[in-house]
Amino acid sequence: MRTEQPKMIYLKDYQVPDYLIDETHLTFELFEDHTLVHAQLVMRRNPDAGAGLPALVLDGQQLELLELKLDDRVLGAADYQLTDSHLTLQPTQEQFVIDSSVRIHPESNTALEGLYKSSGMFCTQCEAEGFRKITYYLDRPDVMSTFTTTLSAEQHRYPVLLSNGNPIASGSEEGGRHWATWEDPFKKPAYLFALVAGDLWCVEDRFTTMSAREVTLRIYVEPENIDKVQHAMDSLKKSMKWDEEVYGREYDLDIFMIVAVNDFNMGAMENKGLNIFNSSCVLAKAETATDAAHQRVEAVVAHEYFHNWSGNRVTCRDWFQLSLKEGFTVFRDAEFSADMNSRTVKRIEDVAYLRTHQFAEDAGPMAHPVRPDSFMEISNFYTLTVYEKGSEVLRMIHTLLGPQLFRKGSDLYFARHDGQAVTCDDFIKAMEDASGVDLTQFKRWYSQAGTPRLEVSESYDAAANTYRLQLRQSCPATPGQAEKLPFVIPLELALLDAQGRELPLQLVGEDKPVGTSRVLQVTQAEQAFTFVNIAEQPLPSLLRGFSAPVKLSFPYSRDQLMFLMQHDSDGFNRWEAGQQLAVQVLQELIGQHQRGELLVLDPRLVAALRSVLENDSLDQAMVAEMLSLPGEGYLTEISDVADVDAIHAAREFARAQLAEALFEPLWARYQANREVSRNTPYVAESAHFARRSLQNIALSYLMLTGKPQVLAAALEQYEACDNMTERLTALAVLVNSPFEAEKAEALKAFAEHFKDNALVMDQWFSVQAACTLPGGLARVQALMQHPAFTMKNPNKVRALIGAFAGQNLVNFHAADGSGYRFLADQVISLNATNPQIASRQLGPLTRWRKYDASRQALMRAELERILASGELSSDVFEVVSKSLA
Ligand code: 0A1
Ligand code: ZN
Repeated sequence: MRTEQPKMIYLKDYQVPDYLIDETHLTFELFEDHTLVHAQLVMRRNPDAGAGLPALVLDGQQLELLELKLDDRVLGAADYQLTDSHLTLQPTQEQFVIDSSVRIHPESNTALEGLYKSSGMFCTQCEAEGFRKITYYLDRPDVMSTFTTTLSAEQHRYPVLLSNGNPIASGSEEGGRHWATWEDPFKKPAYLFALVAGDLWCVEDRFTTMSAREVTLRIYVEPENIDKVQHAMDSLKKSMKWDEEVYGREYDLDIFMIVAVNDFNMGAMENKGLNIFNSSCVLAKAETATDAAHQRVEAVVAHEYFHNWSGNRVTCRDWFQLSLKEGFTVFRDAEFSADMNSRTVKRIEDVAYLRTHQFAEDAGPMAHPVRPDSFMEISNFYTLTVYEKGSEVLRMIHTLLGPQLFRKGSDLYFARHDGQAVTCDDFIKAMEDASGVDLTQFKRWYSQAGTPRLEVSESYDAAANTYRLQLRQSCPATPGQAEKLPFVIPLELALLDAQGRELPLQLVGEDKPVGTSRVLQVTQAEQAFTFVNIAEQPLPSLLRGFSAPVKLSFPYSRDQLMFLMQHDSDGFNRWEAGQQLAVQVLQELIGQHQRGELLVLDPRLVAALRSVLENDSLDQAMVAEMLSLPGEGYLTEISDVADVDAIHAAREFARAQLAEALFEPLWARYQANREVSRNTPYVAESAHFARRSLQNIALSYLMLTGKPQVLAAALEQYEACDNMTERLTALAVLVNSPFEAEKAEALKAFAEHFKDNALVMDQWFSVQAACTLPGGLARVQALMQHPAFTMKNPNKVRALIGAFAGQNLVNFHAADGSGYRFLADQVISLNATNPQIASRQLGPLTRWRKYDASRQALMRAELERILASGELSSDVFEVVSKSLA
């Protein structure tokens, strides 16, 4: 908790560290009521800093200093200054050794940062600035050191003792205690340090690297979860192979370990050789985890593994460069997932997520560039912008350079900067040097916040056989950035003829066509491209594969969108055409609702989805994606003033009408797929994901008709399936239905069956929190009293409170402000125990400018109430104060 107003930290103030730490030797004595940490730091003056011997300022918070030595001389209180965040002393030589002993209290650490206990085990989370809660240190990523770590604990309670690197010694002590020493030969910043002590079981496997080195792989979990680890292990081996094949990156230690913990603020953490995971991102088996959960495990295992190079071997100079490792690693894991599953479906999911959530962030009070230039609390900058938009920026570089030159740039980056802490500029420079492409203007994607708009218009000259696309780009103002300069926007496009065939693309001045689908570079605020030899008025397929994170507009008619849905050879754009058609139709319904008119659904949407459903040659996952109407969150994002009730009413009306009109083909698809599912054991592979996703979306439409045979089908699926994907959807459709008795029975049976499985209970909470039927807040408040719920566990908070505020928009935005009041109460309570989680729950309130005047006033009032509620953490203070500014 802060004692004074948090200060803003600026990128422009960056200075190299005065001192470096070459070696770090740590000893942890873990006890039930305290932990003793001894740190020996072998230090020297940084030759890159100025002359002289400035004071040494070590970071340290919530530490009880027991002893401090400088080169073996015990220092007295007069030899150093201590504040609640720093320890300052005066070195007398260029090279010296600091020894410190401190006492800390992991057993009462509820913030889950630094060393803490989760379900009886000790574990750590040091990114970004948690190491300073473990010992006095230069806790900044550009100070890189080798580490040796010895930990000792009671053998019976903590039989497994782990840290980074390779194990080098272990033994027993008097009094039932034991110890182990680990050595990590690779220099790393303190944020990659990790330690685990617990009663854990592991699954072990091996991987032979490209240079024939043998690596031991271990995944540690609580004994009762040992049956849920195989999918993560398979994912790890696939990731290791993929990184060798696609990026030429080989693993470097003799052992790679993953540990699952139940209480974790984020998804997972890439500590060197010892990844620590939220158990929700490791554990997966058919009976307890959905297809989405299986895919998430695969993606997160890959993400953390890929960090071994993009993040660990080459790390960030300072936290403003966070996207250097995160944007790159998200891009790498997205490509991995695309290679393991359906590429088009992965792209659709990522784009839908980006447009709903990152675009909203980029348009709100916390908007910041991919490389922010200031922050108060770095924990608030693990954002969709740094991660997902950062990944889009990498994807654009990949598009502009092409795969070969991109790989050459990546090789150069890793070779040039191995063992260093570097900047986004260093990354770009490597890409430029390897490819010869000038990325000077492109770099604006790193420094300018906000989502660019790209307006496109056309003109066809039948006499000259030319087709001209006129482009205009702009970017709205964001906090601290009123004016924006033009971006480099890679615009992939094709022109389709009346039969849907791609036309050869030849620009004025070119002597021959250059393919039929190509990437144009939009670099100016206004720009035109003229194509020649175009014998008929074409229909453009624009921004194929979502080649840039922009808001594109083109005046498509509904008939043209239907044509693209059927004929565009770019799978992503076929889906996109369907989404745009649905948006047009839904916006029309929203208008009707607002004017108090009778709602009338454009029959073209029914016809379009009918032809998708009846097209047996389409990938089933694509059919499922195309049947999914744009979400309420996305419809909110694209509204100037979001009318929550009208959006909900319009979308539900459209869903119900589609369900009635398409009952036959939906029922046929449902029955055929359920039949296969019934007779096929669960497999976590993309063809099976596809079948179940179509089956499940069909069921959710069908249930809206209220027909008895559908209720019977939902109950059959709920009771007879062998996997969580089918069971959870069946539960969700019952929960959202008017069949009260069946709903109550299913919820009860589910909770009874899975009461001992926390991750499954999270899903049970979420399904109910997201139910949009009236009375949502009362249901959530009642669920907070359920014995399986606790505010101490971040997964529970996200499952219940996060799902309510983030997904259940009609209930959260109740006109009386009750949802806002509830969320503010939870934030105030979490602020005292876990500031990172408190701050993350604030998201929905920060978007107050999107709503009508009455809701705006209510939301603002809750933000004001939080601000006045007492001692705020820097995390919550930053978000609330920026939201009100
Ligand atoms: N580097 C991790 C994310 C992470 C960040 C902060 C954490 O604690 C506050 C934990 C994990 C990743 O990208 O996976
Ligand atoms: Zn990451």
